[in-house]
Amino acid sequence: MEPSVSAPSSSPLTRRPQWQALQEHAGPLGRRHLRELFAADPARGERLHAEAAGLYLDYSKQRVTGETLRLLLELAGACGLHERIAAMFRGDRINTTEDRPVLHVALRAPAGAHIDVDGRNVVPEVQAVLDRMAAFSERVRDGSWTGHTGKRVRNVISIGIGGSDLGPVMAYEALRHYSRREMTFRFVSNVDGTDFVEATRDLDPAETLFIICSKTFTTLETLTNAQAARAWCLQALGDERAIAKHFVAVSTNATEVQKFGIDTTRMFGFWDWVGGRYSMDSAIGLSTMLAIGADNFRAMLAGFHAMDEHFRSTPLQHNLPVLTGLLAIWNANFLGAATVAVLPYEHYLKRFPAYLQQLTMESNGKHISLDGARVDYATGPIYWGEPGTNGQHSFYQLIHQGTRLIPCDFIGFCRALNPMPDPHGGDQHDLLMANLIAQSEALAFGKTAAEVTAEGTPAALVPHRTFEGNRPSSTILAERLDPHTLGALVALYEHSVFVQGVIWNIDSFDQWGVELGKALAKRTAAEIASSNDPELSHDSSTNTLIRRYRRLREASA
Ligand code: G6Q
Repeated sequence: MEPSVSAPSSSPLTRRPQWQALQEHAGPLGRRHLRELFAADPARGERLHAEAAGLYLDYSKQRVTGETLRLLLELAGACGLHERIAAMFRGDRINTTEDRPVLHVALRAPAGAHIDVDGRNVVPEVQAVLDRMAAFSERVRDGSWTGHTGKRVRNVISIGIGGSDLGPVMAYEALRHYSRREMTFRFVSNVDGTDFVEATRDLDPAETLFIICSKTFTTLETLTNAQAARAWCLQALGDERAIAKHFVAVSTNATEVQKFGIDTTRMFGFWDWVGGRYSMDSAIGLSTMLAIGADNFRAMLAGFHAMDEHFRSTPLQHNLPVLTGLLAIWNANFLGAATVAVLPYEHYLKRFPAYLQQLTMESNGKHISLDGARVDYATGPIYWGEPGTNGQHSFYQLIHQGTRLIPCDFIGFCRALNPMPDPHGGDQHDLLMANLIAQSEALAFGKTAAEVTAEGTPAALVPHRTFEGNRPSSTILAERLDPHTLGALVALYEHSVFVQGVIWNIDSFDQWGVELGKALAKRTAAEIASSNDPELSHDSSTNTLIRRYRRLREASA
């Protein structure tokens, strides 16, 4: 690919003495094994930790020393991290390419807080929307909000995509334990009709409420699915007036919401200073509130806020999002790791890796710095993962013995939400957590050839059964998964992403690649839909694919 912006011989970041000091430090440290680091400092596992908002972070199994941390903190200082954090909380327009403030922290600020955007305190507006959401949720949950035929709402379908979907799906799954079990919650995002058909096939339209979630209310997938929902509803209920009882909208765009046919009295607003992937705690989380109730939703916001306050006010060396952000920089830029595996040992967090993929990769998947120059260092790593222990029987092999360095984030909880006795007299949860702890130990320390030989392993098999170890990981422990903890956990990653973006000097809050996708399909869709053979002027591959698709579609019709 041709770079559109010429690469400088070295960027201001890589010219910084603090960056160069880290590079020099990485050489010798890269050759030291975690076994050695633990042997040299037996209290390392107790020392290298931080704690906030109910989360305990053990980063002693990262390949760092006190000196590494000191150098990383110096780099953070040189990059103005402190000031950039203050600028975000102050409501400065730090999303420079979209000329917007970045104020998801205002969504969870307490009622009495004061946060100005263009000279107006936005906290009362945020609280007013929350109060309207709570009143509406209460009516749906207690059955006083009924559908068009008078039946109570038993099913909620949230339609949205990207930032207007991944957070609500993740939060619903994560907090399912606290949800209203007699109600069904589903999520439709894909423009593939299968998504809508499978989500609705066993539901009664008279008992179904649709929440149309779209910040812009112009997104092709969401509007297409919203129209499908409208048709599905009207076909069964046969009366336009039904829309008023079966559709609500969450958006910043009242005009488009009205055009669709949803009255603004049934619209829950938010603001352009909330990025899509940072919006699960705004009205975009209406499905979450319907599922878990307003009090639990507010508890989740309190968890977010507790982490916000910690991030805003704690010295950098004890600051969880700062530490995790700087460790991510260390692994990506100085140890050469291209990916991060997120491994929650909590089945309710099964959608957490997918949620984090958007948060991290859409935020920091950028190669142009805030100064408009092409960067000469790696930015956002690839995030992926699955819940433990499932992943252990699949891709962990590569993490243990593959050729790539894959730092892992283990996430676990000390109390089971669903205690289940195991056949040996313990609890299944203990088995789950034993696996988490044992995996992080095995990744760090491995198994030497001598240990394998001592087990009586035939010589030819020794190399295969040896584990080098020295695979870095962090472990996040909390007492149990509840709304407050989930809020704190999400805020931890949100702010960690910001810290990384500050060091990389990129705009973590725009998404021009997503905007491109939104525009791209339009022209091709028209060409595919055209009834006569359209004149095609793409490259020969694209032209051929369009023609073949049209031919096969028509042949099978
Ligand atoms: C998120 C992105 C993107 C966005 C979706 C949906 O940060 O901007 O994922 O959330 O494209 O956009 P709408 O909410 O406007 O439909």
